[in-house]
Amino acid sequence: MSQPTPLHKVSHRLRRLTPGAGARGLAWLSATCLSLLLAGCSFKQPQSTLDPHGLVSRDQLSLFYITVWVSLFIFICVGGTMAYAVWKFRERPGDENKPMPEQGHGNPLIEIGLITASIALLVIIAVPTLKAIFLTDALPTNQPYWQPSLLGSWYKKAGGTLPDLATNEPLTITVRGKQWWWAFDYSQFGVTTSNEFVIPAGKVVKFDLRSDNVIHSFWLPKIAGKVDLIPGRANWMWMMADDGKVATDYDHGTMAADQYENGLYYGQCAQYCGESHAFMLFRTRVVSDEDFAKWIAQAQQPVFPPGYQAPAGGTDPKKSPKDLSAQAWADFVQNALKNPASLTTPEQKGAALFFGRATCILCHTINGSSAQGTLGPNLSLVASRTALASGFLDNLDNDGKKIDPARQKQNFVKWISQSYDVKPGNLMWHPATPGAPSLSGIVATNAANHTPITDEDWHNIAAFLMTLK
Ligand code: HEC
Ligand SMILES: [Cu+2]
Repeated sequence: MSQPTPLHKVSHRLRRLTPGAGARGLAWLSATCLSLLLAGCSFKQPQSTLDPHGLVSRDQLSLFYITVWVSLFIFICVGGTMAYAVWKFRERPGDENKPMPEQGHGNPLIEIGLITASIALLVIIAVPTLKAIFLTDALPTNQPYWQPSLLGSWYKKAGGTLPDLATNEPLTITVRGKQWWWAFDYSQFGVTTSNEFVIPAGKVVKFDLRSDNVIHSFWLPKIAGKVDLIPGRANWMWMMADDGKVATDYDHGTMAADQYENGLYYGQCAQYCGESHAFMLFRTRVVSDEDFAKWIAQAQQPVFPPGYQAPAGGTDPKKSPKDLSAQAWADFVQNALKNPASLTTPEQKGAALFFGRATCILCHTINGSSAQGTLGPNLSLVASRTALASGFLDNLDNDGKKIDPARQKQNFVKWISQSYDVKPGNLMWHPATPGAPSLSGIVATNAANHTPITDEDWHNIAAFLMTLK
């Protein structure tokens, strides 16, 4: 048996001398930990609902704060009264033999008063709640304030051309929840993109939310709330990203004019939807009217094969750009089969692999080409996206300001050669054996002539993907 050392005795005595020391130390420790923890709570986080940049999210935040203040008020009243009573009527020395105080059984005045107060507090919460429900539930189109949101009244002014369609409607985007990525259709413009979409600032945008597999949830916290995508059900929501120019006469708080300094917002699927659910992210770029019109025009362009040169005598004026690109791709693929040595650049070699041996064409669309697969994202603009694999691999430079081409290329190679490692469970090259470390073997066995895909091939395909912007 060990005897207590002198040091033990001293510390023991010290502790007895200062009975509050332990508790005080604990209080200091918790305060330090708490302040460290709270220091991490910046309102400026990419997905913080406390830093709204849209009309719907701002409305929801003010509702949240009203609820918080009312609850805090109730907490202080009830908790304060209880603390006061516990302290004031506590047992004191010598109270042991006193009789029990007289027990009360209800006081009509207090009871009715409390019921009335509760009703009043609930009404304080209910009125803005109902207002918020009405706000989100009806697509705003008929008040004068919303007129600028109708397609016809602004898109043409922004320099864009509109096909013959209902210009009295706001911009409408159909969101399709996939496992585990997002497709975005701008059907008014015949444009489809994936994983990253572009909207004009200060305009009402309607989102039709669809899923043909499981339930997903579309959530862009800084701009709007979240709504589920349910198979067999036509859900929708609307949102409007801030724009200083139109904000002046609106009463849902103040709107800052600095919204497009970066204009990039982060969203994600907020409903568990399977193996890769946690990686089902997306991004939104909020741009000016002019930039939106430019983006649509760019997205409507068909893609031509790398190194394509128009015939010397000029192209047939009767042919549309889509006809021309279709012909150009047909020629390119023919030539790649017959005369592979004529492919000189990495981009051309990559394109030939994409349409041939690597079988990417089975699942992906490239506008204007024979690649029309829809199992995977539309890749026509893939190199203009700030991220890859539904927001997972970041292509931005260290400042987060612009796309870093070196990093983007690295991400392309990593994704196409090891997508299963990057995003476990994703449905691109889903291996027969779960957990297969590398996918090149699968590509090789899928490939028409069983030639393995080499490292150089992956780099060539990545070089081709880099041209899709
Ligand atoms: C079996 C169908 C299939 C094949 C074949 C296929 N992909 Fe995919 N691809 C997908 C799916 C599904 C996704 C979405 C994966 C995810 O994010 O969960 C995807 C995602 C991608 C992305 C990311 C797109 C984005 O928006 O970030 C790229 C790039 C890509 N594929 C390139 C290729 C290339 C190159 C090939 C050929 C080597 C190829 N894919 C073959 C189905 C396929
Ligand atoms: Cu999902």
